[in-house]
Amino acid sequence: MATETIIRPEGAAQDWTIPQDWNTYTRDEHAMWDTLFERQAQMLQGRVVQEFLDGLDVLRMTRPGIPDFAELSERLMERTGWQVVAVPGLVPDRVFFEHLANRRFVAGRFIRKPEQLDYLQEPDIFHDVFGHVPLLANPVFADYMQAYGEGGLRADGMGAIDNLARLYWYTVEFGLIRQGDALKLYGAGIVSSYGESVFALDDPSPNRLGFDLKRLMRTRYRIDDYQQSYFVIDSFEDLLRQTVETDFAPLYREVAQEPDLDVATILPEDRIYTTGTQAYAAAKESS
Ligand code: HBI
Ligand code: FE
Repeated sequence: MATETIIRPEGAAQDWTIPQDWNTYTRDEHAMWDTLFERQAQMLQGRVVQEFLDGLDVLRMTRPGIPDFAELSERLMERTGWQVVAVPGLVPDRVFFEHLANRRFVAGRFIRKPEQLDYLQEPDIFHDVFGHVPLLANPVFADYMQAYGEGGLRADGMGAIDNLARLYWYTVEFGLIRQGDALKLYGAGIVSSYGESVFALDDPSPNRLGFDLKRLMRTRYRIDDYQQSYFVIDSFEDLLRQTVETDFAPLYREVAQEPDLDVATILPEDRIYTTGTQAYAAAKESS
């Protein structure tokens, strides 16, 4: 995703952060958070990776409702040295990477309206905080996020941001993980969505394929609906190890020589967990 052209709003600092102004949230906004939190925390039992459930208590603040980033950052800082800072919305890639490389996670401060309970395009505070923060309380995943930020700053200099962004998309946002014989959820885009939390694990439509760094950096993704392929990692340790041990420069050059892969493609060399029927996407297409 190229975000170079967005303009820094008035009131945002050089690094694009803004005050969260926790005191200005309304009762309805806090109630919306509580509704979403309870619904999602319940449905994720047995579906989400254990490390996410372990991290969920970092979000159980002293006051109910939307977390105060100052208190949240204090709790997160104790565990893994991460902080959460408020931003107006999407920030430019470099700004985003710079924050991650310094163990700061940027989050929107607004929360969805009641009519957007199940669907919204732009990430809100529920996606950013409920979806992303629990795993930032896990030391291995916390290191992976920092490594991604550092990798992003380097990729920027090599014209490879679009390829690296796919790694983020198919891991941090829409990743699945194998635990024993079962697949579990860990991607923030999935776990903050009621519908996709069911779809990604149980629906026969999408492909579920083994994680492969280079393959994934060639794979397009869709931002308008459920994914047509999910990639399954073996462990967070393995994901972190591959990310820090790989020399990305030659990999980017190889990727640039090969065609992009479509969202539903399966290659002969893929490790297949599920060959999707793609019925869901096909039905949408023809409607
Ligand atoms: N800005 N606020 C915000 N949140 C993101 O997740 C985000 C962003 N800017 C750029 C970006 N993500 C991605 O496109 C990078 O991974 C390239
Ligand atoms: Fe996200």
